Amino acid sequence: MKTLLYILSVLAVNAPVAFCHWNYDRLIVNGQIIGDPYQYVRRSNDSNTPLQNVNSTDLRCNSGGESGASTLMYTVQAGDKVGFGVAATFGHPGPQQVYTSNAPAAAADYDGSGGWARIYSLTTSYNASAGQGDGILKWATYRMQTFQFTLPASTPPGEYLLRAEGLALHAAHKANGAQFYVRCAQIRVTGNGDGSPGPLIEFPREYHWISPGVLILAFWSRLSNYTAPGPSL
Ligand SMILES: *[C@@H]1O[C@H](CO)[C@@H](O)[C@H](O)[C@H]1NC(C)=O
Ligand SMILES: *[C@@H]1O[C@H](CO)[C@@H](O)[C@H](O)[C@H]1NC(C)=O
Ligand SMILES: *[C@@H]1O[C@H](CO)[C@@H](O)[C@H](O)[C@H]1NC(C)=O
Ligand SMILES: *[C@@H]1O[C@H](CO)[C@@H](O)[C@H](O)[C@H]1NC(C)=O
Ligand SMILES: [Cu+2]
Repeated sequence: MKTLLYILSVLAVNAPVAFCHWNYDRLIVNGQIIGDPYQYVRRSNDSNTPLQNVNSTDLRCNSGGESGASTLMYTVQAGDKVGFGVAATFGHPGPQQVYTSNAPAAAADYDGSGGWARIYSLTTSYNASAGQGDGILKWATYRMQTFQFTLPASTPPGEYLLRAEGLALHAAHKANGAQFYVRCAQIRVTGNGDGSPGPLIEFPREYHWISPGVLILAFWSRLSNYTAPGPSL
């Protein structure tokens, strides 16, 4: 009986988990994984279920990620190499992008309703060995467990949300079929950056179900080019 209860409780906890899905759960700074899962990255309350309604405010920091009250903030320097660790692996083809949003006050109190700058976008390269009719694009983050990028050296000091956005395209040839995997980390940026990150966009509103890169013209394995959604970097 005890064993049965244990199995049932494990099933209850794990039931919504799909194994091709992923979460960003840890921050990476200058090559080091920092802290425990969700110490600096806001949790969501929907396991690893992707977002498919681009009109939802959940597109900012995921469902349940509106507040960072139970999340710590990590200090990084503008120009540092930053990244995210992925719980499980990117199980679907698609781009990986990162946005930052400057918090008006404490990052932990900020819901992400302000402006976001796109600072990183990793999409595809050509697969030179692919023949006619094969998938000729290599998806950069497909099956990866981490990714890293440079936090622009011009980023002004302050508290920010750092938003990782993975976009799975395997059903994106259908309306609302694109799957967004989103998490926000809380960072304090130090240094002498004096740029003004932008152009700034808002979530929702920036992406429409019909935006190029959200709705794709052909099944993903048949694409010969891909442009990710979002403003200029
Ligand atoms: C999102 O909003 C657009 C524009 O108002 C609308 O056409 C679309 O049906 C909405 N999508 C969903 C999933 O509600
Ligand atoms: C997740 O949290 C949001 C608000 O923070 C709430 O609206 C939603 O119902 C919650 N979802 C679940 C599955 O608990
Ligand atoms: C590149 O194309 C070859 C030949 O079709 C295929 O076997 C291989 O899996 C492709 N590589 C990637 C990363 O898509
Ligand atoms: C990009 O891919 C789409 C869909 O496969 C195709 O219709 C379009 O002609 C391609 N554009 C270029 C510039 O290759
Ligand atoms: Cu999946």
